[in-house]
Amino acid sequence: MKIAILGGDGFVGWPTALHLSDKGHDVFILDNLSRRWIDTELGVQSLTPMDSIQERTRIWHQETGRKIHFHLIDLARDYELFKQWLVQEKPDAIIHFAEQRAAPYSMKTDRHKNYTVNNNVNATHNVLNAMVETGVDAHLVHLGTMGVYGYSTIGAAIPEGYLPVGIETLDGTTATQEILYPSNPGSIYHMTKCLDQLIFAFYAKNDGLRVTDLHQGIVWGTHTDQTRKHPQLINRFDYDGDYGTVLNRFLIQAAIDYPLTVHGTGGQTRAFIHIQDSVRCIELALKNPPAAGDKVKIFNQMTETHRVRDLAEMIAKMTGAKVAYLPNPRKEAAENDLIVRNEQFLALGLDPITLQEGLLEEVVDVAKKFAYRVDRSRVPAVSAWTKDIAKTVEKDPEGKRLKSVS
Ligand code: USQ
Repeated sequence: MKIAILGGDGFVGWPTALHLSDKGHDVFILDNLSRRWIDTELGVQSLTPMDSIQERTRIWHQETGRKIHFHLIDLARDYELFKQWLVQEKPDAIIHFAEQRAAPYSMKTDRHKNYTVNNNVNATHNVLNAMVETGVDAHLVHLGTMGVYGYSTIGAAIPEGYLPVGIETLDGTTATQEILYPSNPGSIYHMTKCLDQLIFAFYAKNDGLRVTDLHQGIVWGTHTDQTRKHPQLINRFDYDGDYGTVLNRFLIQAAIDYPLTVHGTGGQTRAFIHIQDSVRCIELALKNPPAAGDKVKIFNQMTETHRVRDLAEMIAKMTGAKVAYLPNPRKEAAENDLIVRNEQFLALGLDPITLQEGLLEEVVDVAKKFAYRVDRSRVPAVSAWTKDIAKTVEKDPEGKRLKSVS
């Protein structure tokens, strides 16, 4: 297949490009390199040393003989350029990662809120609009988020996208309908993914576009089979308070002897998936497209759920790290349960990698190897969800923010 990977320079985009190229697909990365610019804006860098996208693809070609093409395109702005690219290349599939993906970054200031909405919603709409306009009949696979559902505890499993409902009609009978599971975003970033869902539903209905939306949990790990092939193919690894995600953050904190930064009581339960499974799921989704005229196909792309404090305690036991319970900079439920259905990927043959499989140590080893690149002052999460919460979050990098250390 000829596959376009929008946002193919990012944390999940890059290993996906390598995985699909390895499987023999013809891969084109389209990216505006915004993630690298945001690193510069924030004054942080990936824990792992990353080469330019051109250098990465050169090494891939050298190691495997396979070519990954790169085009510098901003999907949110370069609409005409993207249309031309579509007409020229006519991809069979388009994988859409080209969105600002960090919840804390999206909540930093009003400017960051505007940027996240403008970038994410425009990029998604431009892609669909251009597909209709050019008549390019590609399967669009979008990386969504489990966060569209919210994390409420109602004692029922979260279905894969749709909820059957009964509505009482005027004549007293019950009409049944299948609706998108009610959206309940917890950040501006998550809100853009909820908006994406409606945009996809419209274009699938109106224009018969074939769309798959993957509601992914929190990704952990760093290496995949392909990024291991050469030191310069290494994936990015975010540890800072804006882009670092919880499990990878705890692992790097343990490696640099920094107390594990649990927000609040750590009673938040979240869904997780290893990066290797993430790229496998994308391949499975590509192999199983919906038909034209079908509703959007939604998968829950996660393999297990964990409570944040349990993860912290487990890593503390494994590494001897201390655990710090901090004031929570986010507005989120202090405690929640989470039961998620994910039978579709399991039925397609996904054999999940779990936390138990020795890969936690691998991440700690990577973190130790590159610990010299860490700026400890960028570890705390200081982006507050509201102005009131901002007053409660102290900004000292170490020690002073700790409410209690166990
Ligand atoms: N948390 C801590 N300590 C930390 C960092 C986070 O306790 O040092 C807590 C947060 O308060 C939150 C939970 O851990 O309750 C998860 O935070 P996160 O930063 O790991 O994940 P999140 O902001 O939800 O976003 C990440 C990705 C996003 C993806 C989402 C999947 O950045 O792109 O969509 O995970 S999900 O969480 O399932 O919605």
